[in-house]
Amino acid sequence: MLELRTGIDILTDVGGIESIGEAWNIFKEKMDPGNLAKLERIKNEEALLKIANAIALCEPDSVFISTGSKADMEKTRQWSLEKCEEAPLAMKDHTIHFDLPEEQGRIVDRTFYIVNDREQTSVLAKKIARDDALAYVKQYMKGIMKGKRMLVGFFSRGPAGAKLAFPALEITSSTYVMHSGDILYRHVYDHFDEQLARSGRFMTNLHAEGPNRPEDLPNARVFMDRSWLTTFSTFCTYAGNTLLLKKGNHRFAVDLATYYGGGEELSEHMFITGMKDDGDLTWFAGAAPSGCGKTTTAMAGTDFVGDDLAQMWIAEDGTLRAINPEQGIFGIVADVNRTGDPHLMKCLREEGTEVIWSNVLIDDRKVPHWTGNEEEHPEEGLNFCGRWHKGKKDAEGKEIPISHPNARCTLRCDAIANYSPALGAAPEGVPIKVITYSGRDADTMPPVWVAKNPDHGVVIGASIVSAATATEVGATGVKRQPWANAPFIPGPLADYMGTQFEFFNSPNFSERGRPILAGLNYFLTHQARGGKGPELLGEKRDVKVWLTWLARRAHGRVDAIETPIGFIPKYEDLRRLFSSIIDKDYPYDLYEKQFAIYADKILERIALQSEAFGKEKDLPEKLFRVFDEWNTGLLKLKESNGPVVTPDQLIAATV
Ligand code: SPV
Ligand code: MN
Repeated sequence: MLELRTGIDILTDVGGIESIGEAWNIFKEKMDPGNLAKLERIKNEEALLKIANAIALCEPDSVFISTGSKADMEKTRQWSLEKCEEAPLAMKDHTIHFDLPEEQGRIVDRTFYIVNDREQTSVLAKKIARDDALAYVKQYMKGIMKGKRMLVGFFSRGPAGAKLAFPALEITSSTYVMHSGDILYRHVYDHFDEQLARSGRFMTNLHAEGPNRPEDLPNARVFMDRSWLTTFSTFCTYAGNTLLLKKGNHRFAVDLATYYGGGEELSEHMFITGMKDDGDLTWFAGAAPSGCGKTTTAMAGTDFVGDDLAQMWIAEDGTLRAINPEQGIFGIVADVNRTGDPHLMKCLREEGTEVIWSNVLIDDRKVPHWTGNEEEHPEEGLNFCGRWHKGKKDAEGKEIPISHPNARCTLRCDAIANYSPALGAAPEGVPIKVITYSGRDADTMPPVWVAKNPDHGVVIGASIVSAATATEVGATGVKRQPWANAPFIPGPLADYMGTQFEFFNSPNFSERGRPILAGLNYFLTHQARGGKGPELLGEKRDVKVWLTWLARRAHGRVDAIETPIGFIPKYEDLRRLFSSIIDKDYPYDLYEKQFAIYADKILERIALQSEAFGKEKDLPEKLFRVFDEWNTGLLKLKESNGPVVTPDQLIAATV
């Protein structure tokens, strides 16, 4: 259940401005004539009231309205340099921003959904009662922008006019946050009212970094008010906590798709990319938890559209359409290098692209450096914990890496050579033919396998796991990561899962429009397959082969081997693709290591998943039915072939 427009609208309540007349009074008080004139173009009273109440609450000295014009964006960037939220780098249009050492990722322990009494939330989410959130906002946000300038931007999450594009306001005292918004999202100031009238809803995001001191961090909060589609973010700067156009509004989009999408809409933590092969352009959307290769997969495409989020729906023509709500990437830079990411490296190392770096090392010549870039590293410089030298240890005696594992680069997609600008901006979206689910799985699943039917595909998504990554502060161990979207699912998992089953089984897909669903895993290690060491069996460039094989499979152009968990590629097909696409030998013994079915491992994994899901309430029966089918098949296979079943044995078993 999601109760829209129910309960106190905290922003309005605390701001206290209820009429448009009062709103204009406060605008006149805080804005110079130029900014006032800009705001006059916006007619929607609800949006104007949100802005007025944000001003009344935060009490900035002045307010800047960004129209998204070049001049306005340049002003924001200049202010950011003047305020030292960013510093210039040697490369033209490159800047560096540092977050506090204690805030290098999403502060999940301080992130809450604001809920009404009767509303259920996901067991994986933290929630706060509306009254408690109201009390926090009153205590900590009143006057939080005194002495500062507030910046207001009018954005669209997605190409204007797209079915699932939502207009959104970003209101912040941070020039870094607005500068990031300028790069990552589309301004629609010129036609904000029109977009709002079309979509019927908009989202509001209010952020204030406050004094930005480590001692304020315990009081930092990220609140998402589900009922009023409004976010509040305080005392923090990391974009995942502050630029809530991104994950804050993604959470609302998940809610809207689940509760108002009629089983025909999804909002996913997925890249969108296209692969040209044999004269066809096949579109993929794929989920992966943060830090598990989502950007890499997106970049492997010939026509990339997005690396983080996808708004998807079933179109009238029976195809699955997807748009990227963003227009830029906020990508992890660790392990980005010329070998694996030539297009991205060009933007990062050659002039011509506007880039905001965060939490990398800056050397004395003002050049950024990061882990895994395959370049010489300097001995010292400035990084996320201040002055750094090689071998420097933290308080616990652990060596501090040159860059934080969650260090990022922010840039527009259209700077990247394989971006597809026309299709990326198309309101009709791109027709997705392949859905992939991947995690960071060192020892169980093969590199690629295709679900036998939509139900199996949904359960592959439900079963994503990953080793902990650096995007969440304090995360350790191996985690279950349903659809890689769990951190962003506000309501009970059962509701979200129900929508997944409904969507992928929809009778409204045409025969050609219905996507195939697949699992992907780049993280199998030598030691998990009878060899030594934690090194990976595969490498980044192999991704192109996996995607191309999936494209061919989606078009019925390659045969496959049936296993209890789905279809896996045949050796000859892969060998040919390895050779023609990335000019690489693909020995049979590597294939065997990658695609043998490790039945005991998979059975263990299924047991772990069934047990964990068994604790949740009201989950669709189908989930457990699919686990049972996999179990039965694997046990039978194991009985006749032992616990490790090679592809040849699988072929023999199915004939
Ligand atoms: C992720 O962690 O999934 C990201 C970055 O894409 S953040 O903005 O922190 O969510
Ligand atoms: Mn993400």
